[in-house]
Amino acid sequence: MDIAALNDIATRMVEPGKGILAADESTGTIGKRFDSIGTENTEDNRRDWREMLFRTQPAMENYISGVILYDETIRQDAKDGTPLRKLIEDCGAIPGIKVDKGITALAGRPGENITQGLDGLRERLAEYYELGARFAKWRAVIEISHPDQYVGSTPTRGGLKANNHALGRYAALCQEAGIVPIVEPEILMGGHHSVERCHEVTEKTLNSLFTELYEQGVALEGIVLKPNMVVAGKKCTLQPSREEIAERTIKVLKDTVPAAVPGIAFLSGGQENEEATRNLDMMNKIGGFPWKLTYSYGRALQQSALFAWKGQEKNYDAAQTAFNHRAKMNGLASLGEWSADIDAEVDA
Ligand code: 5MM
Repeated sequence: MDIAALNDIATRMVEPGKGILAADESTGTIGKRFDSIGTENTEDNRRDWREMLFRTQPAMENYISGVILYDETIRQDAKDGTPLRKLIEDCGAIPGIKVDKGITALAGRPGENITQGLDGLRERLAEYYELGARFAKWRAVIEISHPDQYVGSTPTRGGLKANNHALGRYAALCQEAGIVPIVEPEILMGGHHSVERCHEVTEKTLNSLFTELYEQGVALEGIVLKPNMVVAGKKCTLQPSREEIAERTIKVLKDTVPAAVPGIAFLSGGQENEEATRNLDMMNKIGGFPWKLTYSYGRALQQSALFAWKGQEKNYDAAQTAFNHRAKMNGLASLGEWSADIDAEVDA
């Protein structure tokens, strides 16, 4: 394993002022996004949408360090025949690939899921390397049960262990292939749980994750962590302030993530666009931590562009304007230089 080479890639992925575009929606998930704008989920539409994003300037050159692709996209060509991954490389960004195969119910642990995709992963990683991927992503999905549920509450220690074990095996295989693993244990924010409960579960999850990474020989210099922020469930009546979210998230990360990790790139997890930007910005304004803190957003980078595009060619420029704006705002947030006033200004 060439740790220096892995560290070089990971460091580029979290370069100050830039972050990662998560465009790795599986066919089913992109279908849900397209439903919201009344667009058919065809291969051509998926290509047009993603080609538009990857051709957006200056967003791609200035604010995007890497793009997480889906299997179909890493093999797909733009309308003029240029491979989509080449559009990304030409902007100086790194192509990456989602390698997990989604979640299924975890046997013996009702209410919990496990991520699939380890079988044959060594061979798939070798192929993705040939196709140009220099980083990968695997997402574990962790759900916090309703606060009133005492019996059978989730996540359980066993459920966390199973998911983190899989993340460790995936990460070790990636590094063996010369690919930087993005390690993503996502605690869903859809529930009724409090911010305190999210804090507790995030701490347990990350503690267990770094034990697994250690036990499976993963070089921490060559990973990027993609966690949730510490927030209350969307249905919780008591919502924390941005200061509390930032302070709790930094505290949990400091308590659990070794300083050898070059960077942490958050998922947005269903936060509103501006909310995801301001929470990241607040953490970087507070500062005082050993890793870079940036974004690996899917929805919070794409949503306004998607609504501007509506699946129609005539809206191409409007969609690129929207993507440019969100990318720039998140780029500023990764430096702690964002403000609501700047966000309110409409780019030309
Ligand atoms: C882009 O969505 C990814 C998952 O897609 P599937 O559920 O179809 O596999 C997801 O892993 C995403 O990369 C992260 O959750 C970050 O995206 P958000 O939208 O939460 O920032």
